[in-house]
Amino acid sequence: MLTIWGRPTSARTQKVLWALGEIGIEFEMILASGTMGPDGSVDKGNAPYGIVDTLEYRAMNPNGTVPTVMDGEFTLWESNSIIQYLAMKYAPDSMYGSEIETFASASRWMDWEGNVFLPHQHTLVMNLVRLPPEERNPDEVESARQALLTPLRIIDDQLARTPFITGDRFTMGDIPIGMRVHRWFLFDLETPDLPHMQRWYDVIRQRPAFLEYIADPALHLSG
Ligand SMILES: N[C@@H](CCC(=O)N[C@@H](CS)C(=O)NCC(=O)O)C(=O)O
Repeated sequence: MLTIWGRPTSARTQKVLWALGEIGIEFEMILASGTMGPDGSVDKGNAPYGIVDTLEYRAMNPNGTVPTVMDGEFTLWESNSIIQYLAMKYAPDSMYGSEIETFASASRWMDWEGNVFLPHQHTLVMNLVRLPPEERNPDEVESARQALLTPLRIIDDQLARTPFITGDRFTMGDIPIGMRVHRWFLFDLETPDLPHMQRWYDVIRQRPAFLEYIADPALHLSG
């Protein structure tokens, strides 16, 4: 059985859980983290789940981050690479239509999620959720909100042209973008009208694996 080390409040872990759910792979999850534990963030004085600093874990993932997966003898870290591995190995049809071009297109959106969207959303997570209230900075929230308006419009423009992020069908590319857009709405910040993104969000949030691993606001707003 596949094993995943991670924590339910980790955006990167959530993406992999969503992919596992979409594909229908059985797995065991081991709670692991250096920054969060059952009661919340170490920034607020709570104990972490741990494991990530052990020699055994570092041998699998030298970064000491989550998620990491072990599938038989094979271990892998980097959330979007894990999703691509799972898609290629177990579900090329449902995750990218078994087409190299669709795989590449989805993979491009996955890179973009990490390079363009995530850094500003990380600022929001820290300043709206994780940091103790006295360390939060409203100016950083506002500049991150404004910085995200351009990527949000890029998503909306794409979804004006295609029903899903890479074309006519749901692919692995919808997973990272879907998780980020869900967080965006949960933070309840001032948002321009983005009707195509909203239409797509209303569709993907009905998917059973989204409902199981992503939907719950507590997974994104507590820490
Ligand atoms: N690029 C890596 C980043 C991994 C990462 O930074 N994960 C965060 C959680 S989202 C982490 O490990 N935080 C520290 C911890 O929980 O110990 C990936 O996508 O897997």
